[in-house]
Amino acid sequence: MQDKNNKPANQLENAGRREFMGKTALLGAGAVAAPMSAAMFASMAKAQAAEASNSPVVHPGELDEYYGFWSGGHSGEVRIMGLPSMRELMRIPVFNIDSATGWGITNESKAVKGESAHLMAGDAHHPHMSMQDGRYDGKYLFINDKANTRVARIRCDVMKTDKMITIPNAQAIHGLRVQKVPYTKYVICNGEFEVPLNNNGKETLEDVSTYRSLFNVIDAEKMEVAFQVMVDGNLDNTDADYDGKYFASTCYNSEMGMNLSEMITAERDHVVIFNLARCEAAVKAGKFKTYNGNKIPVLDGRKGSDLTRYIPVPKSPHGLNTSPSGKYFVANGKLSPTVSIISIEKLDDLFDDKIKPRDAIVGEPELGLGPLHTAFDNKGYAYTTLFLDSQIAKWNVEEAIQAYQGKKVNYLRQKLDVHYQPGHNHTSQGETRDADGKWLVSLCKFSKDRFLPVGPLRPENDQLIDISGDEMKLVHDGPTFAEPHDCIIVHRSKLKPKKLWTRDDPLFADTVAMAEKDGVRLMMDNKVIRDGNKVRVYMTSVAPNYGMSEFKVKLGDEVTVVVTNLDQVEDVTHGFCMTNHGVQMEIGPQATASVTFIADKPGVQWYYCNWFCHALHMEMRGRMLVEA
Ligand code: K7E
Ligand code: CUA
Repeated sequence: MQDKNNKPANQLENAGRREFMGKTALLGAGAVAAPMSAAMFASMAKAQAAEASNSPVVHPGELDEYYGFWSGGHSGEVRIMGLPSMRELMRIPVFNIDSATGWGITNESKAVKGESAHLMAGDAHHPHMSMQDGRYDGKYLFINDKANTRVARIRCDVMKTDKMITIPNAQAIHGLRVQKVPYTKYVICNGEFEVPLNNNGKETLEDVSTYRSLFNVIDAEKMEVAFQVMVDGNLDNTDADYDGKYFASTCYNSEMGMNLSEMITAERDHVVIFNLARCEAAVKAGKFKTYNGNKIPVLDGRKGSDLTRYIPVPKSPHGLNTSPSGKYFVANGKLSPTVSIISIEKLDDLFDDKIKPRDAIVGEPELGLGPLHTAFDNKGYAYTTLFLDSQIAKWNVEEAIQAYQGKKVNYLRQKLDVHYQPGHNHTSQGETRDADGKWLVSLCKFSKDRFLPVGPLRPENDQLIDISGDEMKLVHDGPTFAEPHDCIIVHRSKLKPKKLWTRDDPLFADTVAMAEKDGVRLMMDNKVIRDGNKVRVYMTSVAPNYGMSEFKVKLGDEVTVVVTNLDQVEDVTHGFCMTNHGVQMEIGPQATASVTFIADKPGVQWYYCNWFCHALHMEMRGRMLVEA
């Protein structure tokens, strides 16, 4: 809570509080006729002051105002944070395998992972929530896996991954956002790496002119690729407008270079603008091709196509962010000290060929070295991470536009040191119409000297910055494990997570159907069903007991254990672990979960509950008797 260049957070808070109380006292003296008791006055002023001073202090037992959804980078997961406390509230395993919950081990999670269930790793970058009319709707969170070209969906009512798809034809899904308006019909994401369209190893491998990157448009409800658009150059980050008309993506390799020096030769790369209505019409009219033996419509959006426009911007741009006013796309220059402001209002004219691509640029403010991502508040300010300078630049968007028109204005307001090398940043609700200008998080890639040394591998540093005043103030250092790439900050009023599972949840519907076929009533029965060398063991759990304290199988049987947690008590999660079999899982209250393994060890094998549930949690165990 303390920083070299800033006062400790509690001092900041107290300073704000004193100031506010002073003003309130003056106001109160003039405006309130009836006398107020000193105690009444003090407690009222204190409550107001805490709110007004945007205090980062969340006392024990108090709840945070915001949920943060953090990507876990190459940990492959998503983390739920509380803001402003920066407490980690939960982890949602997605592309990783999770020992605690059994994600990637249970039958239900393997079914969600589908064709990629065998993959153990992932690289989760960009978590973004579904929207209605440009505001979070609290329904889904979507996230990409750059490592394995996947996109997953998390259901925010239970905070579990419920869909996962591998994107055909493309390679390495990177930038991902959602359609904001009128609602999230589509999830959009970029295939970053260029590959031959029919990437089957039979056609040319070396001829780079046949390589393409694809822009991917996914039906958010069905979680299927609706269509893809091939482009010139590659694709990095992306965002959507607030009109439901355009998507924009940055390209850092317009050169189609295959090594570093080739990729950074051009002074300008570009932003591709996609025209949604024209793309949908082209799909309807059958103006597409298919590749790799699948049926996904691939549109040709290369230069000259009426589906896209290419706006040149300097140099190897990275982040692409839409201002919450809905007026601008901002492309962050990375190798250029500038960001490029694209007027969304001008895009109609651009697609009608009434203006040239560069005419859509209305500002190109110089901010510092290595601009990567930009976030926004509700007062017309933008906050850009400067990777090389280890700073965040606060700048005024309209003044940057005036400066581009030749007016003498200083659009730069402040540069704040962050520690160190920030990648993404994000403001509270800043990618929606509800941007509220209270908090900014800077996800710093390096922490160096900020924490106790923990060996050569260091944590990253997620810093919380108060942006409610004229000046940005650093109020918290948060060490995190590899590697939050990106985050969003969602007001708690947007989310209503369930406290218990409901029995009709689709996440375990297949297991319920299997039990029905076996004639097992999951909420009542404890039963072993033998089906050749397959054995299905159905048991209930109520703290501190499994419904079955022993069952018998033969060596080599394929055993499926199905546990239904009858507890209806909030927070009473049970586990199931079969000792020495590498098998464990979570069974939430009122949920059913199952796991399949081979009984490959003879003799007595104990199973036990590994989620602490009761004073007699240690006694919650039973025996699998394996006959040789
Ligand atoms: Cu590293 Cu959004 Cu994948 Cu920028 S991305 S830093
Ligand atoms: Cu059930 Cu611990």
